[in-house]
Amino acid sequence: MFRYLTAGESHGPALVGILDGIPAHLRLSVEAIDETLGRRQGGYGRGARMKIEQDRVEFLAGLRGSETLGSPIAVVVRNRDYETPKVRALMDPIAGAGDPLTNPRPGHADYAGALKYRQRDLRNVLERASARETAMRVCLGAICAQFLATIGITTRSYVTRIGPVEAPELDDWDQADVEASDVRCPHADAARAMIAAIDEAKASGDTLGGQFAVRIDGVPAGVGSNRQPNQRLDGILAGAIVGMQTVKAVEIGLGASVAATPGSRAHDVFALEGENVVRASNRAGGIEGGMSNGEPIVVRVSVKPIPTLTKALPSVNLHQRTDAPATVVRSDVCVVPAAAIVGEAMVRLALMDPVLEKYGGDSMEETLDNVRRSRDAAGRLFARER
Ligand code: EPS
Repeated sequence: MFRYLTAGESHGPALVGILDGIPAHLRLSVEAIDETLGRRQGGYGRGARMKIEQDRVEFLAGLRGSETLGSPIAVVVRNRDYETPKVRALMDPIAGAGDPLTNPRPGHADYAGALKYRQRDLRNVLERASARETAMRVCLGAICAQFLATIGITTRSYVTRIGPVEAPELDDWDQADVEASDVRCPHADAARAMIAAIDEAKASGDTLGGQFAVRIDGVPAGVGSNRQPNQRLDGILAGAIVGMQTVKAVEIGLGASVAATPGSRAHDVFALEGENVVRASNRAGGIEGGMSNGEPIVVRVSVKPIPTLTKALPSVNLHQRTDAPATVVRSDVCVVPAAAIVGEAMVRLALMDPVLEKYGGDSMEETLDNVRRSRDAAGRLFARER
C-alpha cells in the first residue's frame, strides 16, 4: 500500500512529509524536486510571503547515495518566515503565544474549524488550513513524478481561466509556453488579459479564482478498477484534487458539459489504423469504467477566489459578539497558477497507489519487469485471432 502524510503549520518551523511505499533503487534528483517547488512559488498574483520563502527539500530518511532504500521517505521544507522574531514568538511550538484572531473570514476554514477543534483563537485553525501546506504536497508529488516517469507517465498543466478571462480550449500545448508565462497560460493574449484582471482585483481589494487543466500522458490501460467504487480511477483522482485547498469542482473529459451532449457526440468511437485500435476523440478524458483506457487523462479543475480580501468581507467578532469586518492577514490576490502546480502533484500522488497495485514491486527492477510483462501480455491478447 502506498500512502503519504504531511504535517506543518503555515508559520511554524517547517513542513514535514512522509512517503511510504516507493520501491527501492529509484534514483532521485533533488534539483528536480527543488525546481518543482520553485514553480509552485511563482505565478502572478502571489503576495509578499513568496519573496520570503525559498522552498528547498531536505531528506531525513529513505534515501542513501541519491537512491531510495525502500524504507519510508521523510522530508522537510523549512519555513523561512519562522526565522522572523515576531513570527517565532507567535508560533514557537513550546512558548508561542499572541493576541487571538477573532473575526472569521467567510469561505475560509476559520469558523468551522473553531467550532470543530474548540479553538477561541482562529490562528490555531488557519495555520493548518493555509495553502502553505501545499508546498509539501508538491515536494512529495515531485518525488512520485520521478517514479512515474520511469514507467513513462508524465503530468503537466496549464491555466485555462482567471476570473472572467477564459483562454481558448487546447487539447495539447507546448509546456515551454506555459513555463514562460507568469500566469501559466500558453495563450499570449489570454495571459495578458489575465494579468490585467489580477491587477484590477488587487486595486479593488478583491481576489480571483479560475480554472486549470491537468493532462497525464502515458498511463497504460487498466490502472484503477471497476470492481469497487473506491477503486475507480476517476473517483481517486477527483477525491485527491478536491482535497486541495480552494478547489470547488473537478471535471474529467467533457465534464459537466456531458449532461447536455447526446450519446452520439459524447463518446469516443473505435476505429482501426492498420491493425491498431485507435480513438478519434478523447471525450471520456482517458477513463472508462473507472479504469484508464490508454488515452491521455484530462482533468479540469475549478478554484475559488481565496477568502482573504484586503477589502474585508462582513463578519463578526466571535468574542465580543459584534459586527466586524473579517480578519485581514497578508495574503495573495490569485493562486490559480500555483494551484495548477499543486494539481499536478495531487494527480501524481493519487496515481501511485493504483499504479503500484497494478504492477507491484519492492524494487524498481521488479516494478519495471512487471510493467514490461504486462505490456507484452496486452500486446498478445488478441494476437491469435489475426
Ligand atoms: C495563505 C496566506 C499567505 C500565502 C500562503 C497561503 O501566507 P501569509 O499569510 O504568510 O502571507 O502566502 O501561501 C504560502 C505561504 C505558500 O507557500 O503557498 C493562506 O492563508 O492560505
